[in-house]
Amino acid sequence: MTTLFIAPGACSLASHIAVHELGLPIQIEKVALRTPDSPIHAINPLGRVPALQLDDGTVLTENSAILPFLADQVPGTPLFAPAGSAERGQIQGWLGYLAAEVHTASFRPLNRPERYSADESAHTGIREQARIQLFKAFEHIERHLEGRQWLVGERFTLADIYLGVFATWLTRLGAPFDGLDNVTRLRQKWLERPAVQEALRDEGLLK
Ligand SMILES: N[C@@H](CCC(=O)N[C@@H](CS)C(=O)NCC(=O)O)C(=O)O
Repeated sequence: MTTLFIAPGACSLASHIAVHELGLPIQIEKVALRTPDSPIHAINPLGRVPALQLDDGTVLTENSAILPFLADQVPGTPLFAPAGSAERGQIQGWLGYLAAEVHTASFRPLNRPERYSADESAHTGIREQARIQLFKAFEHIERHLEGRQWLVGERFTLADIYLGVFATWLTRLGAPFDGLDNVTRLRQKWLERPAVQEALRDEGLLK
């Protein structure tokens, strides 16, 4: 059976939500991260989630690949857009932006400064700079959402599923992130979706 490997509260929540949004018969398997004996190492050599193992053993990694793959299992889903359409390109543009600018370039140094310097005294500076980068990355999203409810096409898409996860991580960071009103509004609408609530409940993040 096709299996999605996730870790509660990690970025794999995006692919997990998409499974529920699309109603796909995919098994969800929770794994531990950053532990050498976690089963994730046998699936993804990087030891990272999400990882999607297909029936024939093929493994897909990265939300930016898994989300489109899942949506393509349900042709015509409003979560994505037809091949060759500008909307599909826009949705993929946001998936790339969120993976690169928000997750890897900003959240990673904020949460894991040890990956950027072995010198512990440098970690505070790395975190401070990462917070600035993260805010800039979100200011771009905030401006784009002016007068819009969702990122693309005035409907809920894969891009919003992924953004909602990072918008949730922002809530731990306080000011100035709590002043991003459009992002906050999007996160609240995201939270109202039954599929989001179901995935959060499965991950033990919602009662
Ligand atoms: N941008 C990728 C990154 C995947 C990723 O970094 N996952 C993190 C969880 S948020 C992870 O598994 N970290 C464990 C590690 O790096 O050891 C995605 O969204 O799929």
